[in-house]
Amino acid sequence: MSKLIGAPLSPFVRKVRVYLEERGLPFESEPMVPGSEDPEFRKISPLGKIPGFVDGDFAVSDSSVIMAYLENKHGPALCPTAPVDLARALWFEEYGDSAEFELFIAGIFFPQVVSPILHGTTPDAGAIQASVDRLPEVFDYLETQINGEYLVGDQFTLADIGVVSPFVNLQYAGHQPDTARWPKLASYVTGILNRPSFQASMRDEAAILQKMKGQ
Ligand SMILES: N[C@@H](CCC(=O)N[C@@H](CS)C(=O)NCC(=O)O)C(=O)O
Repeated sequence: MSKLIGAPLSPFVRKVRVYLEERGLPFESEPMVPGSEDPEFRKISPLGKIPGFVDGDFAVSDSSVIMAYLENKHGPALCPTAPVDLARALWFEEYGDSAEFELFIAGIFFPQVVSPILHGTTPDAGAIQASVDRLPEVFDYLETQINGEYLVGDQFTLADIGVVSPFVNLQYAGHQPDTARWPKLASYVTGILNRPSFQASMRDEAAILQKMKGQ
């Protein structure tokens, strides 16, 4: 059985988990903190980033690389093949990994939720608010890109995994797009989060968050 290595609250680890769940591919999870110096982990992820992934004798890291590997190994399912659709799906995945990650996770979720618990830091309310104030930049852009249930074509793709995964962390920090101002985005995010794949991950994450808060 394959092994997904990393902290389930990471949006990148969640991406791979959701991919595996969507395809019904069996896996086991191994918790690992980001940046861990564990030598076995570093062999799999030389940059120290999560997720890592082990499949028999093969091991690799990086959520995008892992999903590309699985897509090739098990046959295309969540990555469109038509050139324009493929380009759009990869772009949206990149957008989630970069613009959304920087704002939602690095700017809000980590300093507000994780760092105070794990490192005992006092959140810098001003810096966090500066990131919250910039949320409309991302929401406005996505609102222009959504025309229905899915981002690309008429099926669930990597684009939906990549764009919606960071919204889970944003939700944990108490923010989501206002339904009146961003109606398409709000309804789209809710629809994707209701999928069993995301729900399964979020159930496990809720238990972890609860445990962290109780520490
Ligand atoms: N491009 C990587 C990014 C992964 C990443 O940045 N993960 C963060 C946790 S959310 C991490 O491990 N950071 C630790 C570090 O940068 O040392 C991917 O898609 O998997």
